[in-house]
Amino acid sequence: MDDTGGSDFIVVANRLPVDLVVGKDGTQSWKRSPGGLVTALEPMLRARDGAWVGWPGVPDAEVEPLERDGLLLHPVTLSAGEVAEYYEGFSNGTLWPLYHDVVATPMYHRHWWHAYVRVNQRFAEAVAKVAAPDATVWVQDYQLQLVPANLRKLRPDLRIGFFLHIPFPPTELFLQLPWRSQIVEGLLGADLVGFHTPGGVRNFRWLATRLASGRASGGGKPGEIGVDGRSVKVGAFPISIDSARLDELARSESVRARAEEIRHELGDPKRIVLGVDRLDYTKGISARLRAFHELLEDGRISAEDTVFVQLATPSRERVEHYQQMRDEIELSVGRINGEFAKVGRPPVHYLHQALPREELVAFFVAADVMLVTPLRDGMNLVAKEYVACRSEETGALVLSEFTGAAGELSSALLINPHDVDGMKDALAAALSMDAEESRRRMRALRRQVLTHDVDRWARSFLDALGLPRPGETVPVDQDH
Ligand code: ADQ
Repeated sequence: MDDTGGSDFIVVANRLPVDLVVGKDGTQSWKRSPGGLVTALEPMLRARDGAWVGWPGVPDAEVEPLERDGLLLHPVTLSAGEVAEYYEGFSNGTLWPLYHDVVATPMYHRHWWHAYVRVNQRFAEAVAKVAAPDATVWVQDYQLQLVPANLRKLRPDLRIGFFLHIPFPPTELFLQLPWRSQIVEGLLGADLVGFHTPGGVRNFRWLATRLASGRASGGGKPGEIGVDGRSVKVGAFPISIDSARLDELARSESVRARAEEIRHELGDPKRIVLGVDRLDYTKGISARLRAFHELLEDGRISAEDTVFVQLATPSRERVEHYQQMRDEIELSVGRINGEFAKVGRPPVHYLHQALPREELVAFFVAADVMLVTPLRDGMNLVAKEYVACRSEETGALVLSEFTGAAGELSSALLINPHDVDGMKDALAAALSMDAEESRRRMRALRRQVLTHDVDRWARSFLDALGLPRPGETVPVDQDH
């Protein structure tokens, strides 16, 4: 906070790090939403008296700014109509499927777009009001792609970074979007635009130089795009997890004991296969169930000694695509169990629930094989979490090559989730992998995950943006 009362470092995201809970009697309270981003950014925000601008998760909530654990929170109000059109509509019905290689058909509705424009402007105005002179602002994700340019118009003094948590799509797909130029221009309002992978950087650079009304050129320094005499840095910053904390939790006695108990509750099978996802059509849950089903049918695995546990967090339940997908998955689970279960011994255990952190970690510790099979995923933190929890260097990770994580976790068994036979072979190989190979692969995976944690991710982004570290005065210059 500076002497004008504004904040020097501001994170702006669709959601605040806490959710507003409105009781039946109208009383308001706050519940912490335990996202990885909050964990990663909290120490940095605290060290700089930072602020967070975001929606409190409930429509029509008029809430005053509040302080929580030393962090200033500025709620942005969205009406129920805006939640439907800007969030469920344009963000999750248009951008989400478009950016995930159109694995579901994106819907292009002008009224959704208009709501997106309106809400992005509101977020920009909220930030402009609370930012100190020359403050640094870090805008997060696909819901807020117009904020960088809107904010630059209102406050040209600010240093603005933008990070996209989902893939930036291939150029031909992005060109479907009727508002493609506006989105690219919105992003070019930032000083630094970050993606998970070099592929995202390439797609964006190509599109930016062609779509931004002839104002952008990619001919300058590598990693920079020139716009109106300014230079916009573009780089790949693969996000990660709090690896050390997870490693420690996975080694704790209570988690070890719970992992044993889980194995026992599952009937002491020889092998446990695990899937952990938000219930989303991009995650390839149907494809992995099909591979498991066919392996049982082919007799290559037996329901006597192999169980598959699928943990799925409920997600976007009001969006139609998600309702259909949930029905399909639950039908498949029912079919497999109908054909292969014995009383009290189903081969597939499916929990449509968000689990507490410790319980989830116990599942990672219990699982012999982790199946991560997205059709497309920006990064996929679950793959990294599994690796961080395998301190004994056992277990096997089967990982889709269409996740950002595959770029770093090359010692996993990489699969193409569209290739059912390939996925079956990889799962069978993972289930019969000898201890030596398993150790060799897991050791390499752990080396990567433990040395590249979320703190390093945030620092490398903020260094590239030129934000001095606390106690430092000269910006660190890093070439990304
Ligand atoms: P998501 O699509 O949500 O994130 P992911 O990166 O896998 O995907 O993160 C999911 C998180 O939710 C993980 O931390 C996981 O442990 C947790 N989780 C999942 N199921 C759970 C359950 N049943 N109970 C409890 N916790 C559960 C988006 C992008 C990703 C990108 C991240 C971060 O889609 O590609 O990696 O943002 O940038």
